[in-house]
This record gives sequence, structure tokens and C-alpha cells, in this order.
Amino acid sequence: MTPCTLLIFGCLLHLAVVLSCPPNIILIFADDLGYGDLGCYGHPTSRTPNLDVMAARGLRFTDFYTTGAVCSPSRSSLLTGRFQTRTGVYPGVFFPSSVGGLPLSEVTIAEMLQSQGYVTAMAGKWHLGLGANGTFLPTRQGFQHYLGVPYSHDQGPCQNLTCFPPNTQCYGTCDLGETLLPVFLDEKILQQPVNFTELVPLYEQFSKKFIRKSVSQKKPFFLYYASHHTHYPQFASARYTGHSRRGKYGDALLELDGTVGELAKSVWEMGIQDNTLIIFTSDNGPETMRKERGGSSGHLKCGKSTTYEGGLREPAIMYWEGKIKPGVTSELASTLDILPTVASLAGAPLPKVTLDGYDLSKLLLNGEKSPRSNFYYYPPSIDPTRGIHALRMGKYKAHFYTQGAFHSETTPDPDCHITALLTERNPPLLFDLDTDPAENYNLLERFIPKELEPIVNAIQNERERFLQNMTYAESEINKGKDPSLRPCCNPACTPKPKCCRC
Ligand code: CSN
Ligand code: MG
Repeated sequence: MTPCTLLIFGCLLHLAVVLSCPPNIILIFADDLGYGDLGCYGHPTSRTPNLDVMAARGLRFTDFYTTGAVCSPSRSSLLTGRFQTRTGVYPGVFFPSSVGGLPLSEVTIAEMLQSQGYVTAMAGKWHLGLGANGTFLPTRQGFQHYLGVPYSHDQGPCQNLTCFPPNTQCYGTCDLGETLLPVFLDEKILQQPVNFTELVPLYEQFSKKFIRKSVSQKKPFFLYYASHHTHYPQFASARYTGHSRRGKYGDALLELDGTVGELAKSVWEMGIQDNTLIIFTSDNGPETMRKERGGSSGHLKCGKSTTYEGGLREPAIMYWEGKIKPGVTSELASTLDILPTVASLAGAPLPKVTLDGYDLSKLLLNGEKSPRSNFYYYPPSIDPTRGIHALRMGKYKAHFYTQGAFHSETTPDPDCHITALLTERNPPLLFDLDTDPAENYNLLERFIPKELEPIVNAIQNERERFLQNMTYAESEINKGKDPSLRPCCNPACTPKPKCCRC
């Protein structure tokens, strides 16, 4: 056989494999989990045995980025493969009474896979809008089944709720002015207020049932499990409370890790481990303002709501038994790349829109280099006249603007705090992230060294190119709030209005 016939044969084989059994996808998304929080990323007291096994048997990323330093923008990019600027999911996050949401015209991973014959479900935190009559719920964005609290669990009076052990008040101050936290099943309210101590077991039961049913129907499935852990205020069920060395944060993380174990166990029990890709990552860096209750970005600088590495670089693990060679990769990758990668693995056509992600399937399956060579850092409060605050090209990262944040308070580094006001950096700050991942030593501190001129110019040119090609949709978050949109009043509840508890 000539190399060409071999190649054609290989492609046909690949095509046949893809067409005959597209892989199941389980996407597990943590909330406010920092780069340094997992055992397998070096945390000394976290207990994450299941994630550590997943990392040992899968591919662990050292340079993996999320697009949003807060929740909603980050989630919009994860599900669409597009920067939040294109979809209007900025600035900041959605609230229970927000009028806007992720536009229904956007194509999510769930919609893409559903049109390929996948069955789809989501458990957990949505945070991409609710709207009148559930206009923006997951069930309107390609998820056939949904169980979850559709936004952050501090966006309601959570301090009135109890945590484990019984009669223990949950720690912290939440949004007293908002309605009680609801749990939705598809588009109906199942519980209000939520019972935190039973929430994760409920999600797990729902997820396992979905996996079992999909397998028995011989349908490929997509499960998006978006945990509320380890967002503040931390909680855990009886099984995990008091079982970590790291206090309340550690218990919440342990429960998240337990879910990873339960889902993996389900996959093995059903015998689908060699046809199931499990992806784990997080939406944004840690809320260090919560002190010992907050997460850790490890040795990276600052955390949530900043464009330093701690705000956007995240732990990420991809595991597919027998398909992805176990190891650690320092290739550049992002949540933006998940949609194109999954499309390639499932043999799905890409949505006909401008995508910001790359297909990483050859990195995953063949150990090839990542097609991504740059990353672009947007702050939570996006201003189109400023654009990105930083750009990474290879190992170099330039900051054009720096800004601290409330969410990144209380660590000793004053650059992270709210008092570090928005500052233009011209010339930019330049860091070599290979030799200085903590962004301590600005290479342009005194002057631009001759040998760095080419990279500074290349970064400036790429910034220009990127900004010229970017489009900014009308802000969905600035559409404001309407108190009548607050979720309450399960249609089945009686007697009304007493049962509504809004
Ligand atoms: S987030 O956290 O939803 O995980 O980003 O729970 O930025 O105004 C962020 N915020 C409530 C939150 C408010 C949150 C904000
Ligand atoms: Mg978050």
C-alpha cells in the first residue's frame, strides 16, 4: 500500500469509528476553584483522591484558561466556544431577576450534540439567565433534562438555610433581598428553598440515572455537571462534612471530588469507560476575599475578577480510558476549545458562527502540539474601548491594563486588592510565564531590552488584530432586572400565595 492509500484507509477507519460510536461526554465544571486547590496541583491539605486518580490516568493541563474572571461570562464561553463579548454575557454576572440571558440564537455544545443524536442533560448551576417563563433555562439551550439551582447559591438568603449537622446555620452573608433559592427540575420548581445537605446526592442520583438510561437506550450522551462547589458559602452533605483537613472549604471540595468519583464509577459500572471522555475544569479563580474559606490560586498571582494568572488559569483534567495517554501537558488550552474539540470527536459540524476555540483532539489523542498559541484576557467589566487587559503569546504575557478586585482581597499582595485601581500600562508589563509564572518580575521595568523588541511588537500587533476582529454584542447583563421575574410559585404548589415563599 502507498502512504496515500494508508492515509485514506486511516481516515475511513476514523470516520467509521466516529460514526458508529461517538463518545459520551461528561463535562464537570467547578465554581471558583483555584489553580492551587487540588491535591494533584500541589495543595498540601486538600483531599481530592478521585480527581488525583483522574489526573494520574488522564491528561493534566498546566496552562489551561477560562475566559471570564467571573461566572456567567466564563460559562457562556464554555458552552458556545465564543468570547463573552460576542454573546453579550458581560459585564459581571446575571441575577435572579435579570431580564437578559445567553441569547437563544447561540449554539451550545448541547444543541450541537443533540442534533447528532446525543441525549443531553445538565445538573447544577446554570447562571446564563432565567427570564420570563424560563426563557433562558438550560432546557431552551439544548439540554433535554435539567436539575439545579439556576444561579449562584449566595444569590438568595442562604444564611437562613441550614447546613449539616442538622440545625447548623450556614456560614456567611448572602443576598437577603433576593427570593429563596429554588431547585428547578426542567422548567418547574422542585424545591424552594433548596436543602443544601441533600443537594449533591440529588444531583448525583439524577446524573447516574441519566447515564444508565442513555446507555440502555444505546444513545451517546452529553452530561454537563456544573457544581456549586467550591463557591462561597461552602456546604457539604453528611457524608463529607468534617472529613477533610481543610475545614469548610475542604469539605465542599471533598464533596465535589466525591461526585467525580461517583460519575467515574457509573461509567465503569456501565462498561463505557473506553467510549467516554470526562473533562474537569473550573469557571474562574478563587475568592481569596473569603480568607480561609476561599480557594487558592497556588503560586499564581491574585484570584477571581482579575486578569492576573490566578483569575483565569485553572486546573483542567481530561480523562478517556485507553484513548488519552496519561500525563501532564503544558500546551496552551482554554474552555473555548472544548466545543470545537467535542465537535471533532463526535463528528458534529461546527456551528456557523465565528468561534474563538481550537480543536484539541490531536493533542488529546495523538499527543500533538496545541493549535492554540495565544490567549486573551478580558476583565469582568468589559469596556470595548479598552478591549482585552492582557495577552499571552507563547510564554510571554503582556498586561495593557491592570486592576485589583474585591474578590481578590486579603492576600498580602496589594496589586490584587480593590485599592489597585484600573491602570493603563504603556509600555505594557511583560512577564515570562515559563521562568516567572507568578508574574513577579516585569521584563520592561526600566526600558525595553533590544532582544525583547520583536516579541513586544508581535504582541502589540496581535492585540490590534484581535481587537479589530472582535465584535461586541449588546450587553445582556445591562438589560437590567425585573423583580417580577424572580423564580417562585411552583405551578403545583398549594395553597397560593402562601406556598410561593417569595
Ligand atoms: S460567581 O460569583 O457567580 O461565581 O461569579 O455569586 O460578580 O457580582 C459574583 N458578582 C454573586 C458571584 C455576584 C456571585 C457576583
Ligand atoms: Mg464562579
